[in-house]
Amino acid sequence: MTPALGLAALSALTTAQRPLVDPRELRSRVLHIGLGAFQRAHQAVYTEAATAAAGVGWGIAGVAPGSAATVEGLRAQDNLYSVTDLAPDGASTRVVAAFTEALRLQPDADRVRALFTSDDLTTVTLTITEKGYHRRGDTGGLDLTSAAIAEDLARTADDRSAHTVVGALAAGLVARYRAGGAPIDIVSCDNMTANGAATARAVREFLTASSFADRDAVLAWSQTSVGFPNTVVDRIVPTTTDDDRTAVAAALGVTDRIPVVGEPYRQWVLEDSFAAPRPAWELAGAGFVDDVAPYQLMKLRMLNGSHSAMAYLGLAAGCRTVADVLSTSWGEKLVRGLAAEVAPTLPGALDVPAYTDALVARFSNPSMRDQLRRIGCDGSLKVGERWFGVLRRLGASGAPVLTLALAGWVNATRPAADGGQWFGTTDPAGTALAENWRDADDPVAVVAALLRTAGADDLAGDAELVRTVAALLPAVQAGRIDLP
Ligand code: CS2
Repeated sequence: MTPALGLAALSALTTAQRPLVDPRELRSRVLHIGLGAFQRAHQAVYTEAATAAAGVGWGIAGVAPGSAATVEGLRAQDNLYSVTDLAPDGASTRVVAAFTEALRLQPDADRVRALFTSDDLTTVTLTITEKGYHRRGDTGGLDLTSAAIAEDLARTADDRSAHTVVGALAAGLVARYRAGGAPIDIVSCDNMTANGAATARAVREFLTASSFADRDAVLAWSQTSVGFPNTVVDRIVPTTTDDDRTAVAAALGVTDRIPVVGEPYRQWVLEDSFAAPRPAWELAGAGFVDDVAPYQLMKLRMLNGSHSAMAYLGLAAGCRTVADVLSTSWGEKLVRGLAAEVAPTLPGALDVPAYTDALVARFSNPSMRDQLRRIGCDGSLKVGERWFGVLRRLGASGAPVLTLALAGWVNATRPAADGGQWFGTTDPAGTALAENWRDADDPVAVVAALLRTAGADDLAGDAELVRTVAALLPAVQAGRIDLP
């Protein structure tokens, strides 16, 4: 049995495997909600490196909205965990010290609220995925018809703690305002256009609909003292497997219950509009710019857009991972064809050819076993961000690759015998998507209904697009990927 990862195990590691900072010198100055693998391989790594470079102990209090596994793992390991970089020619593993404590939204609501009132804590970061925001597909505003949001709004009448992240953010801001109102930033790190503005809107709409006694004063204060910078995050982080856990134990000589793996590449671009002090992430390689929109559009439409296209077409063709798709006769052509379609919809100054070449190399990385099923989940919330802007502009005839990808998504929403989706993906709108297949004999109606469920009434009314997608369905269903 190898010993468990923890402070006592650090001395047995090589220098290169040890954390960049002394974990005992960190203080809870960042609150992060969404303790998934992505944040531990991305923002936590940046924060640790920024602390090492600046010598100021910015530690992260990590909050898991749902699952307890990562919280228990961090607690058992003195808040330590490992990150493995999967380079094409081999892996390297090291331990990261970025966290000061690990909490759950419930039952640790009192501690979360106390952190919001601490002047030491100035930054909240979020990786809660698209569904964590409870936005309406059509307007992008907060979905007040969502049962979870309605229940949290009812809790505001007597200050009971929230169960959704949006509700917890609103309650946290109320608590901070009541404690003196020191400035704070809420930094969304999710794959959405204008993610900061989208977060601000969701939180403000929640506050507006709430019953907090000082609601209006909090809203006014939030306009001047709460920053919601837009950001673009990038690092491909596959789901950790048992093989990864075994390899990490062999590399470190200690057992890590919660290791994460990722490609060597990482990028973080942030809008330089913070209201409060923050970690010096620029010392760790993050870029601060006036406007993240061009980077965001390029990343969402090219990387995430081709990810989703590969997921649905790849699953139809029997592939399991992104690297599998790139090893088919059509994989690279799909990525390059999609990039060529998307390019004219992007701002001029970007180097699309270089970005496309880099994408092909990243997707081909043979060390990565990035499951298509991971990427295919929550499609009804992803395809709008990634594809619909381009389809709206170019239509089926101007964007034949994306139109084929859309047929791939439609195919993947088919209900399976076990009640789930055809390839085992999950989606918060799963029931509504499945119901759209009641009329399976009329594929045109199915495609239009699915587009409406994904919030795109306008595209559902685009007769040429809907007809073309319906006509492509039989081939996709049969696993034939015929790129234009
Ligand atoms: C993926 C992203 O889950 C998905 O749909 O496209 O997680 C992707 O790997 C990251 O955005 C890469 O930065």
